[in-house]
Amino acid sequence: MNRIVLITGATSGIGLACARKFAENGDKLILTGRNEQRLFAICQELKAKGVEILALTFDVRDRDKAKQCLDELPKDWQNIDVLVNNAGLALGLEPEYEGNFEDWETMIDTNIKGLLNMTRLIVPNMVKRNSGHIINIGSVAGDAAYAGGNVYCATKAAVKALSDGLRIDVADTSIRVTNLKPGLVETNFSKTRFHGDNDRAANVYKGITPLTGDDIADVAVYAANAPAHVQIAEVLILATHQANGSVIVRK
Ligand code: NDP
Ligand code: 8X3
Repeated sequence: MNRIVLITGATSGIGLACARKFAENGDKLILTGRNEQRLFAICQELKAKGVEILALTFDVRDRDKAKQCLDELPKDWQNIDVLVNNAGLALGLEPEYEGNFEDWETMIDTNIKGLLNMTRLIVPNMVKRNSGHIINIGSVAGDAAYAGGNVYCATKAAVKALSDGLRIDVADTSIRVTNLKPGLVETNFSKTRFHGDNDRAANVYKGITPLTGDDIADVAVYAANAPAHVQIAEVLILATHQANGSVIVRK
C-alpha cells in the first residue's frame, strides 16, 4: 500500500502485531514506544525484510517530546496516513473505593490524554491534506463496566467518545476514524495490570482460547484497506466464549 503508518506502543502485544501486519501489507512504518532497545530490535527485524521504517522513542504522556519527535521527522515522512493509537494499559482490579491514586493517574494520562496528544499533533496535517485514518484501540471495557474495571473501563469509554467526537469533527473531510474494541487478548496487558504477578496474569486466560495481537491487527489492516468510501467506525472483537466484558465461559 506504501502508506505511512504510525503506531504507538509498538514494542509489545497488539501494537507489535500491527507493526508486523502493516509491514506485510507493504506500508512504511513509524514505530513509537518508550523502550528504545525493543524498538531497535523490532526495526532491525522488519528492516531485514525490506520494510521502510523509523523509530521514535517517547512516552505518549510527554506532549513536548512527542511534538519534538514528530517535528523532526524527515520531510518525506511527515505525511502520516494512518495513526494507530494503541499505547495504553490497565493497572489494578480493585474496587473503585480502594483504587490506587497513582494507577488512576497513569491510566487516565496514558489512555485518554496520551491518545489525545497524538491525535492533536497528527490530525491537523491529515485535515490539511484531506486524507488520513485514525485507528483507536478502545476495548469491550468501554462498553460497560465490569467488576474492578472502574477507571480502566472509564478510560476506554472515553476512547469511544473521543473516536465518535473526532469522527463528527472530520465528517466534512475524507478522513476516517475507527474504534477497535477487543475483548481478552493475550499480551503483556494482564502482567502490567497485576504489576508483574505473572501467575495471576496467566489465570485471566485460563480455560478460554483468548484472542491474539494478530487477530486485532488483522482487523486494523482490514479497516485501513477498506475502499475510500467505507468507514469502519467501530468493531467489537471477542473470543468465541466471551460474550461481553463480564461474561466469559471457561472450560
Ligand atoms: P501490552 O502491554 O502488550 O502493550 C502495551 C503497549 O503500550 C506497550 O508497547 C507499552 O510500552 C505501551 N505503552 C504503555 N504506556 C505507554 C506510554 N505512556 N507511552 C508509550 N507507550 C506506552 O498490551 P496490549 O498490546 O494488550 O495493549 C495495547 C492496547 O490494547 C492498550 O490500549 C490496551 O488497553 C488495549 N486493549 C488490550 C486488550 C487485551 O486484552 N490485551 C483488550 C482491549 C484493549 P511499554 O512496554 O514501554 O510499557
Ligand atoms: C482489555 C480487555 O476485558 O480485560 O481492555 O478489560 S478487558
